Amino acid sequence: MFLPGALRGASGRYYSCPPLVYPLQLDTMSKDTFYLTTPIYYVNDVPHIGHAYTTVAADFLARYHRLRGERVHFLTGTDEHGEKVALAAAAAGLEPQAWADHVVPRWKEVWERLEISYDDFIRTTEERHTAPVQKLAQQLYDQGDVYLGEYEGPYCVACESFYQPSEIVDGLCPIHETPVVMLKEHNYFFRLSAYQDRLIELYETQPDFVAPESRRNEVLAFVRAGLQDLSMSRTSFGWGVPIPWDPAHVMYVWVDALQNYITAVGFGSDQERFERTWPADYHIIGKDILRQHAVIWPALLMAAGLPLPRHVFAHGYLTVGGKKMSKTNLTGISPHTLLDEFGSDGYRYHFLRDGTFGQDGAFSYEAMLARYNADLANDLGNLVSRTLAMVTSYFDGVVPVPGEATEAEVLLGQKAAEAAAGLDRGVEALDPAGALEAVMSLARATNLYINEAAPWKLAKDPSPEARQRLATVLYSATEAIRQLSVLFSPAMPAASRRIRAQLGLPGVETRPLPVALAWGDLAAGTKVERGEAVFPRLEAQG
Ligand code: ME8
Repeated sequence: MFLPGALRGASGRYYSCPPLVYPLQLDTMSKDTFYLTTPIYYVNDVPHIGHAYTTVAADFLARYHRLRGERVHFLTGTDEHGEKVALAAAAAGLEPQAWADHVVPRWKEVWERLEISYDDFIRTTEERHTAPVQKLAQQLYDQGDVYLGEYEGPYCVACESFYQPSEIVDGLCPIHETPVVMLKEHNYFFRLSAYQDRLIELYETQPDFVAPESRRNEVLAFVRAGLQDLSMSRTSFGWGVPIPWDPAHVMYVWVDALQNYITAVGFGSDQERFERTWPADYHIIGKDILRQHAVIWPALLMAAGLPLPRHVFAHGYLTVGGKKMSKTNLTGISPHTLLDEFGSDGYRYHFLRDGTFGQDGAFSYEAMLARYNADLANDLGNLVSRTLAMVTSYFDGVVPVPGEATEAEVLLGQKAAEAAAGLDRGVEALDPAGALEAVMSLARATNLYINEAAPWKLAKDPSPEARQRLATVLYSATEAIRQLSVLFSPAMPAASRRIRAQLGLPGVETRPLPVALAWGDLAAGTKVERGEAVFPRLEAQG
């Protein structure tokens, strides 16, 4: 049960609460779901690889947690209100809703090609979102958290954000480096400044609320410098959720958008579902929208008397020419181009494996190609094809019964256990690169194991001992590949299915970790099916 009452002061105003009464890590008794989210993306345009970067990383985490047998809810969606979307619609000669309806399938088709396993896709123009958003706004107004005032200052339409004049250099937005506009409007304001102390207390008592640590420090410094109240309505255009008590205003798009994380899981419509799912375990975002998620969002939730998300993780930018790749700056690369060449697995592997999640990284086609050929075509792909080729020629394609394990097999089993532990650690630390490196090291260790055991030599030796040893070596290599098919399934679901099909196994492992990783689980007698190369080598295009 949530305990909103515990958060209120006697006046009913949250900002008059004594400090520290507020339960920072309010845990709901009934939460039983690992809940993670991506940002909901603006539908002013189609996705580029920056958006896909966040979504692929979140999908990797979602799939991993499912593999652990957890109940997972993975949410993505689209942010459809606001000036930026209204302007894009007008430029296309369409009503905003018609424009959004036209663009949303373009997002969904990219997610489908990338094998994004979202459980729900929320659109902020849906009634299940707008109705509870209006209700909550009314609650904040009724309890005195919202007042009418006048806003005057810089605004960036590309980020849909208000800025302090001191943050604007040469009239340009610090994120998009495009001109800001000067707004002067009568707006409703949310008393964000009243939450300053409690926000600071949140970052201090729950240091991993914002990660990585550099982002936490940035947020802390920003809030310590003093918060302004937040303009939460606009009157100069009409594409948004109407403010219920004053429909001449539409809600500021961020205040509307952030609430997708609760409306999508039943806030205001299905309390039982809401309590099973909320709070989110992770909001995965880019660092461009850190303040909204680490300052505005927890303050709104505090005002609403709702539990706070457990972690906000802000990764870095994919850059082009040292700058954030963006639609606004026309540097966005379409995921389709890379998908055509690398397939979903090559695509996902590169973005998860290269660079450090949390830090900026320049996109490089050459690095992507090199990574694909070195890790996927050589290390993993060759391992699968050479092993299955040998099982086919030496044992008629049937996994042989292994003989007694020698030190080399014990060591290989240990390598598999280390790979699994490395995957766990990498996910825990939100370090997909480390997680995948740990798994790939099992593929490399298996290649070394095969090189040292030299099954092709054993196959030439007619003695029963050599035949038995050959069976042990090929069984063990095939078992290591089975383990790789499980360990790589969160990162490369399609490749995992392809490998498993060649091993004669069901496409998806349904038993959770660690059961699925019991060494020796592969049944001798299984018929393997040597198919096409799992990762054909690629040459640089044009
Ligand atoms: O901000 N590198 O939507 P948006 C890495 N609707 N990630 C990038 C990126 C880049 N170059 N460019 C975009 C919005 N992203 C709001 C969000 S949430 C309640 C509302 C990713 O379409 C990154 O995750 O501008 C960034 O935070 C997000 O796309 C911004 O997407």
